[in-house]
Amino acid sequence: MKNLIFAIMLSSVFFMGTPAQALYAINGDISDWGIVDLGEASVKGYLNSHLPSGGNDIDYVTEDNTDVDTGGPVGPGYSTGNLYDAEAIYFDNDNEFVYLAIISGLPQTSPFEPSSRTRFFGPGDIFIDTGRYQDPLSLEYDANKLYRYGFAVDISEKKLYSVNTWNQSVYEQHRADSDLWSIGSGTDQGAIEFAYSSIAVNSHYVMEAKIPLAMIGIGHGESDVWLSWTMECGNDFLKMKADAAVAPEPMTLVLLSGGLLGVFSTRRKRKVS
Ligand SMILES: [Ca+2]
Ligand SMILES: [Ca+2]
Ligand SMILES: [Ca+2]
Ligand SMILES: [Ca+2]
Repeated sequence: MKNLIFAIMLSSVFFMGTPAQALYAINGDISDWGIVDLGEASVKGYLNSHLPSGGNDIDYVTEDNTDVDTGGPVGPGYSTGNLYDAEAIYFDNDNEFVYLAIISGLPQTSPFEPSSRTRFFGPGDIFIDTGRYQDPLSLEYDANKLYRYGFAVDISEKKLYSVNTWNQSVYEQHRADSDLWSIGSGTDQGAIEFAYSSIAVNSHYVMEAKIPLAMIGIGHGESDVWLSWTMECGNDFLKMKADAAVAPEPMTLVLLSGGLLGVFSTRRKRKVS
């Protein structure tokens, strides 16, 4: 019996194991997503043709509308150079966390001198839903519909909120697409890892976030995740549906069978004696 208990305890230890290494470092550096050279991302479309690689199962949308200098239409609105070009979202997960990264031309705080009196429209919060209410992308715009996205990352506080109301982007004519700018009211779900790069790499900035699966209600098994991001002016936006499928880790399976073998060998011994 002692042997049996020992074998079970041993299995439990293997199950608990050591924490898996984080898939991505939350540091504002996009290179761990396989986007190796933002320094060359000066031309329109660079991020559309230089796609992410590695990780477990990266989902992404890219929409690199304009180059570093020229500007032009970027979505519902216009931009000068990359400034208001929302370029790409990348999404991945392991058994514990979802990881996401957003590339845009927007710094977190105004790049303009106060004396220039140039209006700066800041980056928005990151809205997340797991289909708890309904498929957010399938809905027509309706200002009265609450709860279209259940959660949002407050990019200033580095916290996850469950969302009750949100602030819309400033320009009404862009709101059909760029509707969810920032959290209006909600409930603080706790701190998360979040980083916003502070130095432009060829006029691009990177946000990264790491959120426990349990915090947004994802259990083990397949799960859909919807993301939405825009900026205060709503000139450009990114929306996507990602999947947070969670596969059992091969090492866990090997160790599990090892643990069971321990139990069987214990039983055999008892039979013999
Ligand atoms: Ca990183
Ligand atoms: Ca995925
Ligand atoms: Ca661009
Ligand atoms: Ca864009």
